[in-house]
Amino acid sequence: MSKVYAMILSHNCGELLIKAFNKIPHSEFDKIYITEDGSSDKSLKIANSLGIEVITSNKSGYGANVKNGLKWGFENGADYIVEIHGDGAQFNPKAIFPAKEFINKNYDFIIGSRFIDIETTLNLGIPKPRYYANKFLSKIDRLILQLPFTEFHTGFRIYGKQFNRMPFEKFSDDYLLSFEVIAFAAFMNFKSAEVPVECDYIDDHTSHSYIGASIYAIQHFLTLFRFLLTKVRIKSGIFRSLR
Ligand SMILES: Nc1nc2c(ncn2[C@@H]2O[C@H](COP(=O)(O)OP(=O)(O)OP(=O)(O)O)[C@@H](O)[C@H]2O)c(=O)[nH]1
Ligand SMILES: [Mg+2]
Repeated sequence: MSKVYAMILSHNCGELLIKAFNKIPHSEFDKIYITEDGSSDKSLKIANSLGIEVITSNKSGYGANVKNGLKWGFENGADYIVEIHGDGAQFNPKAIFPAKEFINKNYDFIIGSRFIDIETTLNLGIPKPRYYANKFLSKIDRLILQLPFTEFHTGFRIYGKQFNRMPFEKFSDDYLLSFEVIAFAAFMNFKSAEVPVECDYIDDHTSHSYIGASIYAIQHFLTLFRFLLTKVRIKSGIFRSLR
Protein backbone atom coordinates (compact mmCIF):
# COMPACT_ATOMS: atom_id res chain seq x y z
CA MET A 1 0.00 0.00 0.00
CA SER A 2 1.30 3.46 -0.92
CA LYS A 3 2.12 5.82 1.93
CA VAL A 4 0.17 9.05 1.46
CA TYR A 5 1.26 12.16 3.38
CA ALA A 6 -0.50 15.53 3.72
CA MET A 7 1.79 18.56 3.67
CA ILE A 8 0.24 21.74 5.04
CA LEU A 9 1.91 24.91 3.72
CA SER A 10 2.07 27.58 6.36
CA HIS A 11 2.98 31.21 5.87
CA ASN A 12 1.21 33.82 7.99
CA CYS A 13 -1.94 31.69 8.13
CA GLY A 14 -2.58 32.22 11.87
CA GLU A 15 -5.72 30.52 13.16
CA LEU A 16 -6.61 29.35 9.65
CA LEU A 17 -3.95 26.70 10.13
CA ILE A 18 -6.14 24.98 12.73
CA LYS A 19 -9.09 25.07 10.33
CA ALA A 20 -6.92 23.54 7.59
CA PHE A 21 -5.77 20.79 9.97
CA ASN A 22 -9.34 19.99 11.00
CA LYS A 23 -10.63 19.94 7.42
CA ILE A 24 -8.23 17.14 6.48
CA PRO A 25 -9.83 13.66 6.51
CA HIS A 26 -7.11 12.31 8.84
CA SER A 27 -7.87 8.64 8.29
CA GLU A 28 -6.88 8.97 4.61
CA PHE A 29 -3.29 9.92 5.44
CA ASP A 30 -0.32 8.06 6.87
CA LYS A 31 1.19 11.31 8.10
CA ILE A 32 0.23 14.98 8.28
CA TYR A 33 2.99 17.57 8.60
CA ILE A 34 3.41 21.31 8.35
CA THR A 35 6.01 23.17 6.34
CA GLU A 36 6.42 26.59 7.87
CA ASP A 37 8.28 29.43 6.28
CA GLY A 38 9.26 32.52 8.22
CA SER A 39 5.80 33.62 9.31
CA SER A 40 5.77 36.94 11.11
CA ASP A 41 2.51 36.13 12.89
CA LYS A 42 1.73 33.37 15.42
CA SER A 43 1.57 30.61 12.74
CA LEU A 44 4.69 28.80 14.00
CA LYS A 45 3.34 28.74 17.56
CA ILE A 46 -0.03 27.43 16.33
CA ALA A 47 1.70 24.86 14.09
CA ASN A 48 3.72 23.58 17.05
CA SER A 49 0.56 23.30 19.16
CA LEU A 50 -1.10 20.83 16.74
CA GLY A 51 1.06 17.91 17.86
CA ILE A 52 2.35 17.06 14.38
CA GLU A 53 5.78 17.41 12.76
CA VAL A 54 6.66 20.99 11.77
CA ILE A 55 9.36 21.46 9.13
CA THR A 56 10.86 24.91 8.76
CA SER A 57 12.24 26.30 5.53
CA ASN A 58 15.31 28.51 5.56
CA LYS A 59 14.28 30.19 2.31
CA SER A 60 11.07 32.13 1.91
CA GLY A 61 8.42 31.93 -0.79
CA TYR A 62 5.69 29.52 -1.82
CA GLY A 63 8.00 27.53 -4.11
CA ALA A 64 10.79 27.23 -1.55
CA ASN A 65 8.28 26.01 1.01
CA VAL A 66 6.79 23.39 -1.34
CA LYS A 67 10.26 22.12 -2.36
CA ASN A 68 11.34 21.87 1.25
CA GLY A 69 8.17 19.99 2.15
CA LEU A 70 8.44 17.58 -0.79
CA LYS A 71 12.09 16.78 -0.03
CA TRP A 72 11.30 16.11 3.60
CA GLY A 73 8.25 13.97 2.80
CA PHE A 74 10.01 11.76 0.25
CA GLU A 75 13.07 11.40 2.50
CA ASN A 76 10.76 10.30 5.30
CA GLY A 77 8.83 7.56 3.58
CA ALA A 78 6.09 9.17 1.48
CA ASP A 79 5.02 7.62 -1.81
CA TYR A 80 2.56 10.46 -2.41
CA ILE A 81 2.43 13.97 -0.96
CA VAL A 82 -0.76 16.01 -1.01
CA GLU A 83 -0.41 19.79 -0.96
CA ILE A 84 -2.81 21.41 1.48
CA HIS A 85 -2.91 25.18 1.90
CA GLY A 86 -2.67 26.54 5.40
CA ASP A 87 -5.27 29.22 4.66
CA GLY A 88 -8.05 27.04 6.06
CA ALA A 89 -7.48 24.48 3.26
CA GLN A 90 -9.16 26.73 0.71
CA PHE A 91 -8.86 23.86 -1.78
CA ASN A 92 -10.92 21.18 -0.05
CA PRO A 93 -8.77 18.15 0.94
CA LYS A 94 -11.78 15.84 0.51
CA ALA A 95 -10.60 15.68 -3.14
CA ILE A 96 -8.32 12.92 -1.79
CA PHE A 97 -11.29 10.52 -1.97
CA PRO A 98 -11.69 10.44 -5.79
CA ALA A 99 -7.89 10.78 -6.13
CA LYS A 100 -7.33 7.46 -4.34
CA GLU A 101 -8.44 5.64 -7.50
CA PHE A 102 -5.41 7.09 -9.33
CA ILE A 103 -3.06 6.57 -6.39
CA ASN A 104 -4.06 2.92 -6.41
CA LYS A 105 -3.21 2.80 -10.12
CA ASN A 106 0.25 4.29 -9.41
CA TYR A 107 -0.28 7.58 -11.21
CA ASP A 108 2.60 10.07 -10.82
CA PHE A 109 0.65 13.30 -10.64
CA ILE A 110 -2.96 14.07 -9.70
CA ILE A 111 -4.42 17.54 -9.56
CA GLY A 112 -7.73 18.95 -8.38
CA SER A 113 -9.55 20.94 -11.07
CA ARG A 114 -12.17 23.59 -10.41
CA PHE A 115 -13.40 23.33 -13.99
CA ILE A 116 -14.99 19.88 -13.78
CA ASP A 117 -17.91 21.15 -11.67
CA ILE A 118 -18.11 24.76 -12.79
CA GLU A 119 -21.42 25.46 -11.08
CA THR A 120 -19.98 24.63 -7.65
CA THR A 121 -16.84 26.67 -8.41
CA LEU A 122 -18.93 29.76 -9.25
CA ASN A 123 -21.18 29.23 -6.21
CA LEU A 124 -18.09 29.16 -4.00
CA GLY A 125 -17.37 32.75 -5.03
CA ILE A 126 -14.32 32.60 -7.28
CA PRO A 127 -13.66 36.19 -8.42
CA LYS A 128 -14.64 36.53 -12.10
CA PRO A 129 -11.25 37.98 -13.26
CA ARG A 130 -9.46 34.97 -11.70
CA TYR A 131 -11.96 32.58 -13.22
CA TYR A 132 -11.75 33.90 -16.80
CA ALA A 133 -7.97 34.44 -16.72
CA ASN A 134 -7.48 30.90 -15.44
CA LYS A 135 -9.81 29.44 -18.12
CA PHE A 136 -7.96 31.30 -20.85
CA LEU A 137 -4.48 30.33 -19.62
CA SER A 138 -5.54 26.71 -19.04
CA LYS A 139 -6.76 26.38 -22.67
CA ILE A 140 -3.35 27.45 -23.95
CA ASP A 141 -1.54 25.26 -21.42
CA ARG A 142 -3.53 22.16 -22.40
CA LEU A 143 -2.78 22.75 -26.07
CA ILE A 144 0.95 23.10 -25.49
CA LEU A 145 1.62 20.68 -22.64
CA GLN A 146 -0.82 18.02 -23.85
CA LEU A 147 -1.82 16.99 -20.34
CA PRO A 148 -5.37 15.77 -19.64
CA PHE A 149 -6.21 18.67 -17.32
CA THR A 150 -9.09 21.15 -17.55
CA GLU A 151 -7.28 23.47 -15.11
CA PHE A 152 -3.56 24.22 -14.76
CA HIS A 153 -3.57 26.81 -11.97
CA THR A 154 -5.03 24.95 -9.05
CA GLY A 155 -3.69 24.75 -5.51
CA PHE A 156 -4.60 21.07 -5.02
CA ARG A 157 -1.89 18.70 -6.16
CA ILE A 158 -0.74 15.20 -5.33
CA TYR A 159 2.90 14.51 -6.10
CA GLY A 160 4.10 10.97 -6.64
CA LYS A 161 7.65 9.83 -5.85
CA GLN A 162 8.78 10.58 -9.42
CA PHE A 163 8.89 14.25 -8.36
CA ASN A 164 12.05 13.36 -6.45
CA ARG A 165 13.72 13.58 -9.86
CA MET A 166 13.04 17.32 -10.00
CA PRO A 167 16.21 19.43 -10.04
CA PHE A 168 14.88 21.24 -6.98
CA GLU A 169 17.45 24.04 -6.93
CA LYS A 170 16.66 25.00 -10.55
CA PHE A 171 12.97 25.48 -9.84
CA SER A 172 11.42 28.75 -8.62
CA ASP A 173 11.19 29.70 -4.94
CA ASP A 174 8.11 31.73 -5.80
CA TYR A 175 4.59 30.91 -7.05
CA LEU A 176 5.94 30.01 -10.49
CA LEU A 177 6.99 26.65 -9.05
CA SER A 178 3.32 25.63 -9.14
CA PHE A 179 3.40 25.81 -12.94
CA GLU A 180 6.95 24.54 -13.34
CA VAL A 181 6.00 21.24 -11.70
CA ILE A 182 3.19 20.84 -14.26
CA ALA A 183 5.52 21.59 -17.17
CA PHE A 184 8.00 19.14 -15.63
CA ALA A 185 5.28 16.43 -15.46
CA ALA A 186 4.47 17.06 -19.13
CA PHE A 187 8.13 16.93 -20.14
CA MET A 188 8.70 13.69 -18.23
CA ASN A 189 5.50 12.11 -19.58
CA PHE A 190 4.27 11.44 -16.07
CA LYS A 191 1.05 9.48 -15.75
CA SER A 192 -1.30 12.31 -14.81
CA ALA A 193 -4.98 12.70 -13.95
CA GLU A 194 -7.39 15.21 -12.48
CA VAL A 195 -10.28 15.03 -10.02
CA PRO A 196 -12.85 17.70 -9.10
CA VAL A 197 -11.92 20.04 -6.24
CA GLU A 198 -13.91 22.67 -4.36
CA CYS A 199 -12.23 25.98 -3.66
CA ASP A 200 -13.92 28.29 -1.18
CA TYR A 201 -13.55 32.03 -1.78
CA ILE A 202 -16.40 32.90 0.61
CA ASP A 203 -14.94 31.69 3.89
CA ASP A 204 -11.70 33.21 5.28
CA HIS A 205 -8.71 32.49 3.06
CA THR A 206 -5.65 34.13 1.55
CA SER A 207 -5.27 34.97 -2.12
CA HIS A 208 -2.40 35.85 -4.36
CA SER A 209 -2.53 39.60 -5.16
CA TYR A 210 -3.55 40.58 -8.70
CA ILE A 211 -0.10 42.12 -9.26
CA GLY A 212 1.57 38.88 -8.09
CA ALA A 213 -0.81 36.84 -10.23
CA SER A 214 0.02 38.98 -13.29
CA ILE A 215 3.75 38.48 -12.78
CA TYR A 216 3.09 34.75 -12.43
CA ALA A 217 1.07 34.74 -15.68
CA ILE A 218 3.94 36.38 -17.60
CA GLN A 219 6.52 34.01 -16.10
CA HIS A 220 4.24 31.09 -16.93
CA PHE A 221 4.26 32.07 -20.63
CA LEU A 222 8.06 32.14 -20.51
CA THR A 223 8.05 28.60 -19.09
CA LEU A 224 5.70 27.49 -21.92
CA PHE A 225 8.00 29.11 -24.47
CA ARG A 226 11.00 27.29 -22.98
CA PHE A 227 9.05 24.04 -23.04
CA LEU A 228 8.40 24.53 -26.77
CA LEU A 229 12.04 25.43 -27.41
CA THR A 230 13.11 22.28 -25.61
CA LYS A 231 10.71 20.23 -27.77
CA VAL A 232 12.59 21.45 -30.86
CA ARG A 233 15.85 20.49 -29.15
CA ILE A 234 16.87 23.94 -27.95
CA LYS A 235 17.11 23.13 -24.26
CA SER A 236 16.16 26.09 -22.14
CA GLY A 237 15.43 27.16 -18.54
CA ILE A 238 14.40 24.43 -16.11
CA PHE A 239 14.36 21.88 -18.94
CA ARG A 240 18.08 22.29 -19.64
CA SER A 241 19.14 19.73 -17.07
CA LEU A 242 16.39 17.21 -17.89
CA ARG A 243 16.65 14.24 -20.19
N1 LIG B 1 6.11 29.71 2.40
C1 LIG B 1 5.30 30.53 1.81
N2 LIG B 1 4.09 30.09 1.60
C2 LIG B 1 3.25 30.90 1.00
C3 LIG B 1 3.63 32.19 0.59
N3 LIG B 1 2.58 32.73 0.01
C4 LIG B 1 1.59 31.80 0.07
N4 LIG B 1 2.00 30.70 0.67
C5 LIG B 1 1.24 29.49 0.96
O1 LIG B 1 0.57 29.10 -0.20
C6 LIG B 1 -0.81 28.98 0.06
C7 LIG B 1 -1.58 29.43 -1.16
O2 LIG B 1 -1.38 30.77 -1.46
P1 LIG B 1 -2.56 31.74 -1.85
O3 LIG B 1 -1.97 33.11 -1.92
O4 LIG B 1 -3.71 31.55 -0.93
O5 LIG B 1 -2.96 31.35 -3.34
P2 LIG B 1 -3.97 30.26 -3.90
O6 LIG B 1 -4.92 29.84 -2.86
O7 LIG B 1 -3.21 29.21 -4.60
O8 LIG B 1 -4.76 31.01 -5.04
P3 LIG B 1 -5.87 32.12 -4.91
O9 LIG B 1 -6.48 32.06 -3.54
O10 LIG B 1 -6.83 31.85 -6.01
O11 LIG B 1 -5.11 33.38 -5.14
C8 LIG B 1 -1.09 29.77 1.32
O12 LIG B 1 -2.04 29.12 2.07
C9 LIG B 1 0.24 29.81 2.05
O13 LIG B 1 0.27 28.82 3.03
C10 LIG B 1 4.95 32.63 0.85
O14 LIG B 1 5.38 33.72 0.54
N5 LIG B 1 5.74 31.75 1.48
MG1 LIG C 1 -5.62 30.77 -1.17
